Amino acid sequence: MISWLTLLFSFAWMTSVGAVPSPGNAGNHRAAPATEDTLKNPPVFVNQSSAPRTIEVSLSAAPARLALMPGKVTDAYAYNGTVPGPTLEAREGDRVIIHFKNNLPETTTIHWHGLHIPADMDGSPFYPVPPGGKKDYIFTIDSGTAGTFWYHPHPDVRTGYQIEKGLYGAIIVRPAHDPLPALPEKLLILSDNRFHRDGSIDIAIPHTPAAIVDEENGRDGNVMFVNGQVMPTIRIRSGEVQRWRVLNAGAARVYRLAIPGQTFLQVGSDGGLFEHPIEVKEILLANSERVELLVRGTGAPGRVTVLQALPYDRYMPQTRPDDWNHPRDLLALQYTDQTPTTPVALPRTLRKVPALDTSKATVRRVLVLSQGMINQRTMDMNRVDVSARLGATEIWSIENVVGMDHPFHLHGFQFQLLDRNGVPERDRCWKDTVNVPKHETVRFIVRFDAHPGKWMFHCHILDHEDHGMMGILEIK
Ligand SMILES: [Cu+2]
Repeated sequence: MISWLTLLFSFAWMTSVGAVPSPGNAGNHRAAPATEDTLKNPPVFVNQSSAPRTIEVSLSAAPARLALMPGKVTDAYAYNGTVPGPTLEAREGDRVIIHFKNNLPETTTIHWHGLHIPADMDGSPFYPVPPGGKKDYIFTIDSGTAGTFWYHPHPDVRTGYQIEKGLYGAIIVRPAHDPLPALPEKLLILSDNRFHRDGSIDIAIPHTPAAIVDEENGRDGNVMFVNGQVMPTIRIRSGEVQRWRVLNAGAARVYRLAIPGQTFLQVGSDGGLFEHPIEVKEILLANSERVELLVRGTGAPGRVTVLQALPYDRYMPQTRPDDWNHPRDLLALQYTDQTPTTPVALPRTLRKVPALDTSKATVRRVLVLSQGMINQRTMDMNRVDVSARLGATEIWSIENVVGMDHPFHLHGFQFQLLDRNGVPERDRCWKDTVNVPKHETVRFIVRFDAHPGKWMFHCHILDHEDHGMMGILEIK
């Protein structure tokens, strides 16, 4: 009998021989200085409403033939014809109305990842939109919830396929009063994908060795995109400060982000700004997480540096890709030739993030993550895994008992990390997704302050989620 491992190793050899070369690492991107940013923002939704504090937009999901990989045409799925889809920009307190039409040949939903909205608007698999069907998503954005979020499909067992075909877009919620000065702002939607030589998207055929590896690892792509572009350029003037909102829309990749020779000032996470900026050399961004960064032009005029994804070992040893330990270039940061400008003054305090009170926690739960399962069970749409009381404060302990990372996402509610492996979390912030590294335990506190109904929690490695690493929380 051919063992599992033999199959996996022989497959790893086949892919390394037949791999499509990555344009992300192939070109000499330092040759010609750009005179403007080549990084393009996705389009922003056009607001059709003239009513105050109302954003009303139309959104369709449909097949599209697009040049996703340079020089090739790909059969993709697209929101309003673009990959990534248009960015939804709103302000705290806005009423948002999205007229959605499903022009895909399959059922879909739209999940508004990270937003605190009613359960029937969350786009979970409980509210499918069939082919040709329509749904109006209507919700109000709470005050105090400004931040960077995203939207993507969440149908039963097809989330990974549909996102990998091109369905994802960003949401930016702005606060009534932003503590940061007006800064040049960039949106960076990170994703990766894998293609056949003819440009078609390489999604493994079920039950093949390739599919088994993807089920285990999650599907890593070898072409790295920022806003759907390969190795674009952002220009920065020496001394300038830019505000970057970074979203990991990849299926499974954990980005360890760094710019050699400079540091970031991290100012926010999934659920908006921190209390204080934090200077860091690297950012670990698991799939579906977001960060807000201040990038300071500390380099000399004319210098070119690169935003990189440094090696990060999230894998089981037996299925670790053979190129996992190579840094990947994502984007060129090119200093202009202008004389340095004086950096703007930055506030030391951004906002208050009031701590959820652990003494008010009435329920403590343990959720054990193993490979493909949560608490030894796979997803069942007809089962409730966790019943909670509306208004309750709970502490959840997420224990990863296996040798690979699992990023854990709770729908509908932002939580605060308490500790990792018993070490208290130093910087309080709001999160909806937390990477739980191999053999580690993370505890968070959450308050179910509104929105009764059924909610999903799951591993956000899309292959894991689609294969059942998900459960249902019912709040009554
Ligand atoms: Cu997982």
